[in-house]
Amino acid sequence: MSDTRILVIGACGQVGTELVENLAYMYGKDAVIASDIKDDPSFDVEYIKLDVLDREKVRSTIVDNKITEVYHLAALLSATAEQHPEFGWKLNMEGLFNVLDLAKEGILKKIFWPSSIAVFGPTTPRQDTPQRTVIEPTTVYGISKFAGERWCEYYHNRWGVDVRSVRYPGLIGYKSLPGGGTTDYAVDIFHQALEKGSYECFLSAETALPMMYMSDAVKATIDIMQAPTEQIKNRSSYNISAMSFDPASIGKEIQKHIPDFTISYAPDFRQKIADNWPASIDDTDARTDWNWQHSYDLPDLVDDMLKNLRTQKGVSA
Ligand code: AKB
Repeated sequence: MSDTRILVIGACGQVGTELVENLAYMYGKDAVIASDIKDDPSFDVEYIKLDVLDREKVRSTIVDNKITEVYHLAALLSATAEQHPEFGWKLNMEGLFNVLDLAKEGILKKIFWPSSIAVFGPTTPRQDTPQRTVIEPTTVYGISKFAGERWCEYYHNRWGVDVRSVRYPGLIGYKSLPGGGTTDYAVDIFHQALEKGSYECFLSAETALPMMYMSDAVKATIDIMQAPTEQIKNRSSYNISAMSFDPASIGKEIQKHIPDFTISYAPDFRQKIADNWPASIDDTDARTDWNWQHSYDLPDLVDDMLKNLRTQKGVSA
């Protein structure tokens, strides 16, 4: 039996909900604890109410439960952080330090912390954005993720902290709703398509962004954590990619299943954020170093999302 004991921080978010399920399946329910700031979420594993900014409680939770690995997902995403810049910076940075410092002390063995395509900015090449390139983020979220990447590498180089990270693209899943991101339209569109038959998009028709199905994102997260140490050659954060599409293309794909579906466009402040992000990502390093591979492309994703959401909402095809 493995002696791995896992704490997922920010477990109620879009990634956390599915990640906890997968980790519980792989390591056993008793090996996984979910935590977040919510009062009573329903998880199949033990749940602890925990604010990642409460440094002492983070420490005691990890020590008391003999946690060996933390998946630290708590963050304010791009759109929300623009509305609350000071809190976005505080949560995204202090939360990370609270976890990194425990690994530095030798209390924790391994950390997963996600970065994002938001680290890139207007001076970055937009197509096939390379792993190493100009990085000048223009949002609080992007700045915090880029700073976090540098700190992860620093903690690894200076104190040997085993921290692993990927730059998530926009993530799409049916098990929970996203909160506060610029790529959230690509989840919302499915709910509105099934509930109303129409969707008003807050990005323009031709705004292409890198995207990924949630099961692939969870797979990347677990794969990088399970990879042998010598395969992890990058201790800041790896580009990972699956597909790239714009609102018009996903709208067309949905119309193949719901012919009467209509999409209209009313770009808001999130358009400016999206305009400064890559359209597509080069993830050769992740594929070479730890064999990253995605499974879902756009048609598979749309098919699976609609199938599952129809069942969830009790809507017939
Ligand atoms: C967001 O839109 O803020 C996130 C991200 C790309 O990190 N989904």
